[in-house]
Amino acid sequence: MENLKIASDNYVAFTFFIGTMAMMAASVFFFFELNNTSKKWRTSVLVSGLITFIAAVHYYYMRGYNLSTGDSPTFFRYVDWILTVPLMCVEFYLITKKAGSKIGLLWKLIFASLVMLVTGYFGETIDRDRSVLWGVISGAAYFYIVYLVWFGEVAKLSQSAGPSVAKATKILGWFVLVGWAIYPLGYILGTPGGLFGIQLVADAAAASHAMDIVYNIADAINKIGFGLVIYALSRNED
Ligand SMILES: *C/C=C(C)/C=C/C=C(C)/C=C/C1=C(C)CCCC1(C)C
Repeated sequence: MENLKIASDNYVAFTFFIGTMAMMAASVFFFFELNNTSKKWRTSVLVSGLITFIAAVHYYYMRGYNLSTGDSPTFFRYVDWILTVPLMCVEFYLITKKAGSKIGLLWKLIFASLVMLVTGYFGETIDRDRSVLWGVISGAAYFYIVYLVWFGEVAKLSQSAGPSVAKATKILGWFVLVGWAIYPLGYILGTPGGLFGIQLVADAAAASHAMDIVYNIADAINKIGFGLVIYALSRNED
């Protein structure tokens, strides 16, 4: 690739670069640790590695795209999320499996995450003028996931799956409640509808830059952090 330089004040390009490297390093870690992970947890740790690996490939592309065009790689951002968020749902299903989680629960989580992401994509791209409406629909699907993890089936199953799973589910619940809530913040900063019509960043280019930086930070926290919680759980023997 051409030798494009990241200007020292280009925080968007910088966070894409750091994001790529962090996702790569996390993937190597999860994959190599599979060898000394007990059989019972191996699939869960493998899924952690797949999440960061898929993100690493997308970040590598997004980094180059952003550096050479200066634009926000919205399409591949959402392709990444549509692959990785359902895999996070798979993690909830896998860790509660020994307490009897059913495939129906997995589909519920996946369906809600797809509604959340597809409506968010509409608000960011083809129907930007109604970004508030799409954001609200997306938010409803998001709160349904929060509900399932905190009070619904995931929470109940985790209680009967032993103290380690219950504890890990609680921490993952915080990731979903607080870590995932960073994304709507990026959306509010970056879309013309803003916060119910109040546009926080008026300049279009600055708004899109703010959005990318917020999304990049959120991805690093949520993908790597989430994976590490699963990894820590795999080190507990019960
Ligand atoms: C690895 C990627 C993750 C965990 C992505 C998560 C994305 C979200 C939780 C996005 C949520 C959104 C809303 C709740 C409303 C506005 C539109 C979205 C898609 C940014």
